[in-house]
Amino acid sequence: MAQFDLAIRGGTIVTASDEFRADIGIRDGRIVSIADRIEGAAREIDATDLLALPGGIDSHVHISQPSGPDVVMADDFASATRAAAAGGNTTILPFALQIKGSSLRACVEAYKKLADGECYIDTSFHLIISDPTAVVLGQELPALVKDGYTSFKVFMTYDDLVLSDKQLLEVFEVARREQALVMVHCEGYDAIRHLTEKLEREGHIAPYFHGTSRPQIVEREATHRAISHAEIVGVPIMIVHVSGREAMEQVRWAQQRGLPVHAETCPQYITLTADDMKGLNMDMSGAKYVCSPPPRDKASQDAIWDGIIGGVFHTFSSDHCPFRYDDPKGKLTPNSRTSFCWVLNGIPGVETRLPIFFSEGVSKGRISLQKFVELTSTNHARIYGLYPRKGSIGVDFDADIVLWDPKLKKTIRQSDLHHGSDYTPWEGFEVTGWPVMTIARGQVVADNGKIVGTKGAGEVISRGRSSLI
Ligand code: DUC
Ligand code: ZN
Ligand code: ZN
Repeated sequence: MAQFDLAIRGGTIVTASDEFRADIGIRDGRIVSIADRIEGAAREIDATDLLALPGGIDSHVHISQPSGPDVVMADDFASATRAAAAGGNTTILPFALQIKGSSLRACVEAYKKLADGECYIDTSFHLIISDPTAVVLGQELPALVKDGYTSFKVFMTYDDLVLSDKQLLEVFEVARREQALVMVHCEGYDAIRHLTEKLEREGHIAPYFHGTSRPQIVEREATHRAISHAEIVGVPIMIVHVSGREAMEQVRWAQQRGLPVHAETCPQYITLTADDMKGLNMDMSGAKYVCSPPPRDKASQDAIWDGIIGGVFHTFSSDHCPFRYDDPKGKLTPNSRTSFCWVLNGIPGVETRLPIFFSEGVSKGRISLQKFVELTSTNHARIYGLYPRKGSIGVDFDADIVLWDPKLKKTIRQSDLHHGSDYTPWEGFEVTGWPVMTIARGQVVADNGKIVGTKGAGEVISRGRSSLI
C-alpha cells in the first residue's frame, strides 16, 4: 500500500514566514511529511515552477442571505464554494443572519441545513446579531460560542440590522465574557439617513449617489464610536471592510494606543472608485459596483495600501455579497430605479480576491509573498479560531493547498467565473499570477479553472477561540 495518498513535488512552499523548495506528502487529508524528496505516493502532482501556498481562507462572504422581499442572492452554498475553490480558496466563513424576532439558534440551524452536503470546500459560520434580546445575550449566544460559533458581526447601520449604542455595548460585554470576537460594520445609521433624504429631495437618485450618501466621515465617525465602545468594555474587535484613509487612520490611532483593534480590507478598496458607480449615459450599470462602504478614490486606495504595508490590516477578504445585475430579483429590482437606496448592496468577489491581491500586491512589488499568505490565509485562521488546523503548510495541518503560477497573465472575464452572479465588477481587469490548482483536505477541487471536486466533500466545521482573545 502507498505510504501517501498524494505527493506534491517540486513546488516552492510559501508560508507567512518562510519560503523553501520541498515536496509535500499527504495522507487522509492531512499533511504528514515535508521533505526534500517524497517517494511512495499513490498520486503525484508536479509543481515545478509553481508556488505551493496555504489555501485561501475568505473570512467574509455572504451566501443565501435573505436580503428583502422578492430578492435572491446569486449564490447558494454549492455555487459559492465552487467559485471560491476555482479562485484558490479552501475555506470560507459566511454569516448566519439572525432575522429580527427569531431565535439565533434556529437561524443557525437553517443555514447549516442549506450548507450541509452542498459545499465543495470547508465552511464555517459567523453569526450576525440583529436582535440582541435578553434570551439571545444571556442564553443563545453563550451556548453557540461553546458550540464553536466563536465570532459574530454587528451593524451600525441598516433598518433591519442596526444596533443602538447600548445594544452594541451589551453585545461587546457578552463577547468579552464568552471570549468571542466581534466584527463591526462601521457606518453611522442616522447620518446616512439624513444624507439620503437630502439627496433624494434634490433629485439625486442614480446609483452613483449611493457613495455620496455614505461618505468617509460617516465611516470614520462609526469606526471611532465602535473603537470607543470596545475600549469601554475592554474587548478586542475586528473592523470589517475598511474603505479608505479616514477609517484606516482611526484604526491605526487605536492600535498606536495599544488597543486590541483589528481591521480587514477588500479588493474593491484597492481597485474600484466612486466613479465606477456612475455608469454610462445615466443607465443603471453603476449598480454593479454598489457596495457598502462604497469604493472611494485613488487617494483612498493609496491609504489602504499604506495600511496593508504598515500592518494596520490583518485580513484581506472579499466581502462577497453577490446579486445578479440584469434581474428583477437582483440589482435591477423595480424599486432600484426610483432611488440608489433601493439598489441591493454588495458585489461578487470570492473567486477574484486572491488573483487581484496577488497581482496588485506581489506582482507589482508592493508586498512580499509572506505578507500575501498572512493576509489571505494565516491570519484568517488565527483570528477566527481555525489555527493550527488551517492557515499554513506544515505537518498535521489539513492538506489545504493552492498551487499558484506567479507568472501567468490572465484577464478576468465573467465567462470564466463559477459564481452565480451574471457579472463581475472586474470584467477586463488584467492580473499577473493565478491559482492553477486548489487542493482541499488532500483532494483536487479545481484544476485550471475546471471544478473536479465533489459537492459535499466540504464540511461545515466549528471553530475554536480567536488568537486575539
Ligand atoms: N456589509 C457587508 O459586510 N456586506 C455587504 C453589505 C454590507 O453592508
Ligand atoms: Zn458589512
Ligand atoms: Zn459583508
